[in-house]
Amino acid sequence: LPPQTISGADVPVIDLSAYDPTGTPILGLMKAARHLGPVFAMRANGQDNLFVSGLDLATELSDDQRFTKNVGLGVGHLRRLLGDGLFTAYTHEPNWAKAHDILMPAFGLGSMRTYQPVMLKVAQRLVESWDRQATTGNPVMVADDMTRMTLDTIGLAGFGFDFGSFDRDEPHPFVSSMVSCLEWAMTSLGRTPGVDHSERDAAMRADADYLAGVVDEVIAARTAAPATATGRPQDLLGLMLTATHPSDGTTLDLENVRNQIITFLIAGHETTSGALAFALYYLVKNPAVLRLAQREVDEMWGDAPTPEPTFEDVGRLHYTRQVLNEALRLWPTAPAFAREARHDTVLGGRIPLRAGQGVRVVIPTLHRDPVWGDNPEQFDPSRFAPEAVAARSPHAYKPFGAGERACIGRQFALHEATMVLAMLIHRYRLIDHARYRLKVKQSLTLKPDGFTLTLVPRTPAD
Ligand code: MNH
Repeated sequence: LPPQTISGADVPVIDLSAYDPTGTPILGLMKAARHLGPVFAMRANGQDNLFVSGLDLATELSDDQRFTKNVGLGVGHLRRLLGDGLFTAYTHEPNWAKAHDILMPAFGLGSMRTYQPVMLKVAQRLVESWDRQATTGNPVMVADDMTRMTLDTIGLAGFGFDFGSFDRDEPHPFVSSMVSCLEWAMTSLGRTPGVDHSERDAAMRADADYLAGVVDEVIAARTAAPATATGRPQDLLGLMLTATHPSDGTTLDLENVRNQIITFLIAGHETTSGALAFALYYLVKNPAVLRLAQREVDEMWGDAPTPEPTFEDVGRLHYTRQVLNEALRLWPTAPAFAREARHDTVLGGRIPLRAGQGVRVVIPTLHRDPVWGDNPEQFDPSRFAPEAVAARSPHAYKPFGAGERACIGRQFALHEATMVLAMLIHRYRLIDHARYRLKVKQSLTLKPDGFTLTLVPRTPAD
């Protein structure tokens, strides 16, 4: 379509299918942004949806005074599954602030200390599994194993519930149902009005019912053995079921607790596993970076055959964390977030917006803005050295979204991922046996598709 006027400004309007022949919407959006610049609109179902990517516009949109989260397009479809859970709640909905206030204490850095033993236990399951594969020489499916690890971690650390993912050849059925629901939400974006989608919708309902069944199991397991009775500190589920809001003394209602549990089981693992998989991909493709990261873990743990990282160790793995930050720069695994104007306003001095109108940030393109230098495709964790971070606008990097609606679980994700990544590179030589070529798969979130490695135990000489 030729550029045309939308909402009173000259903004190019595209048909996404022209840019996205492969069913990977984010790649189409990145390509459109390369051709059309930092603002364009996508026409879908007779509506023009704005997409932006430049640092200036992302900075404006991050301002909570003027903008807040928009629950539309992909997130809007997810609301059918997740209701008023934290991720899909409207900011003005009382249950958003209530759950946010009740659950925030569980996500401070101090809380990570209480999750540390569980995170370590699950990381050791991954290591046992990879040790077996190293012995047989069989390749590991990287994204699948990272997903096993992160799902078991959020299940156990958040809810005292064990998915036992490493005891199964196939992913836990929770994962396949979840992925189907995410894909349903994503493909619903491209729906043509008037076409019958009832079969897909029914399949989605069946998957959603299955997920609800898992949630009821999680609640039943807790009711049978309350965490406080077992002497464990309050986890997410304990807070959800018993914590009262300081302002009115009420707890979360049961419907909301259900929505929160599914929300946290999904949001708490899907994106972290992708981040780890991309980090491993970039490490095998950048041996000099891998050597620096291995030097850091070797200085910490030496030749210890099976180090057990402490909470403090994880905080000192600075370079390993920079590797993850850089992987999330190139492939932010939740690749877009949506904002809306609180009142009628003008974006960038030229694009009039109505109150409530959605604007999406294409995060991978923001993360390749000229502020990142003239070789933004290069994987370079030194971009996240403290001096470099201090010299750059905080709005140039948004893998966790913006403002008060930003990710509540970022410390959780980075703590878990840093520890696991460090343990893996300390223990194995990672062999790119298939000379993998990156293929990004999107089911709302991003993963490297079909990425496999073979493993050889490291020796002191490595
Ligand atoms: Mn997480 C919101 C990315 C890990 C729980 N998360 C968001 C948003 C982004 C995001 C982006 C904002 C979305 C939007 O504006 O529409 N989250 C990530 C990434 C990782 C991640 C890239 C890992 C890497 N998230 C986690 C983990 C948990 C979690 C781990 C829980 C244990 N995230 C959430 C929740 C929200 C959220 C809950 C919604 C918060 C709110 O709106 O109040």
